[in-house]
Amino acid sequence: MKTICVLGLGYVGLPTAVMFASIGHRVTGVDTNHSILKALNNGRVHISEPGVEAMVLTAMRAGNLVVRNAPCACDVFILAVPTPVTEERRADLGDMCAAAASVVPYLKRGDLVVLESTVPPETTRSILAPILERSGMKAGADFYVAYAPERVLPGSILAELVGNDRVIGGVTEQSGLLAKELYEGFVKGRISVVDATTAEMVKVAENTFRNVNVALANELALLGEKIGVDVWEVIRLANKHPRVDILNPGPGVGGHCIPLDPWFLVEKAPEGTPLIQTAQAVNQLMPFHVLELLRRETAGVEDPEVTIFGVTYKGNVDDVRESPALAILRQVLKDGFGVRLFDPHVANLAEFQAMLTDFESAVCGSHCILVLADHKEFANLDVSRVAGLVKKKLVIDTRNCLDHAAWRSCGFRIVLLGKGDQWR
Ligand code: SAJ
Repeated sequence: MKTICVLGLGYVGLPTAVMFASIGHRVTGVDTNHSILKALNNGRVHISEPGVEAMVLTAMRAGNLVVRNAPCACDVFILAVPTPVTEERRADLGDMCAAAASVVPYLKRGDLVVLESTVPPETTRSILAPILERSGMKAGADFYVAYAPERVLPGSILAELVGNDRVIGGVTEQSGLLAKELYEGFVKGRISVVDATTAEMVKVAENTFRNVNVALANELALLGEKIGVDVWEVIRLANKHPRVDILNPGPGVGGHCIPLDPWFLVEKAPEGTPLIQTAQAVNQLMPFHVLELLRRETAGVEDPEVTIFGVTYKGNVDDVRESPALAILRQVLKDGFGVRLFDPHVANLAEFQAMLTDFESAVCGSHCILVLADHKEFANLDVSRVAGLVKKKLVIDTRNCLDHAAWRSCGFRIVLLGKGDQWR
């Protein structure tokens, strides 16, 4: 059993903390957000991730998890804090540096410090380790430092924390092996041990691969509309090739990872990353393209009303960070549309709260239903309940997630992102 301090109780830190607590370690969860700590101490969890709340309650009742706003002396310190991107598209490592500095007073010989946050390659060795060496000790010799990135999908985080293979990198081989031994306590996937910089590069490469792949799908979608094919059919059939796996087009790339992490590689070599920068430009084009579709399909309509299905960055999550749907929503409002939102996964939406409503209310009087997130609930909506409520029977589906036959049977015209007029 070890004492473990997890700094940052977000989508990655909190599940990681409860996972270590569940196997008998004594875990101290640290976060600077007092409302998060208050909620946790009242048995409520601020992230909607299946299974986490139950594990938090069990761990707290067992005394294996306490939460507080500052670290304490422990054997292991895990940093899982946000690493956003600045306006200049450079990694903002402020939270990581602050978390590392807060650990220094408690660091003792033989301790292990693990960074989980996604960072530009060379961060662990050139920024984190020197901060920790303010303790007067040598990283990799007197104490150990490793990089252990997450690769978990929101909605399945706990299962993936256990089942997925993992890469871990140390500032020394011993550091990496010690971190591997720690994570083997719950990771059933294969853990590969490399150096810290290689592990950092692996993580950013994974998310950059997804970003570039989605950009290809988006570019194929724009081509599909232009040359009159259904890109979804094209991708479905192309992926039957045993070595082809093209992802899906959409209204843009959101979330706090996939659109941001590629900038960590651009930062290292602005002149040497033309493909990554072009992919970012293609993905950033998609919200504007969706707006063009909406304006084209509602041209000439007096006082247009649009209903947005899904404001989150993708389907079946409650997260709106970097959501392209919000960018589209803001522009649609500027264009003078009336807007109502239907998103069964979102309860609070700050300045747009008043627009959030239920299915029927959201489509009542609508000139266009614009689908921007592929929530599972949208696949089998009872169209007959709303067919008579809309002013115009029009759907623009940017996720290909509605039952188009059901909507067409109630008289709706479906405009599908990436599908040109095949019989023009
Ligand atoms: N997207 C498409 N088409 C696709 C796939 C994704 O347009 O075919 C869009 C989504 O709509 C979304 C964005 O890309 O806007 C990113 O979605 P994603 O599913 O590719 O990835 P995320 O953002 O959910 O990435 C998460 C991250 N982990 C956490 O947030 C805890 C990331 O670090 C993980 O590597 C990733 O899951 C994963 O899949 O493992």
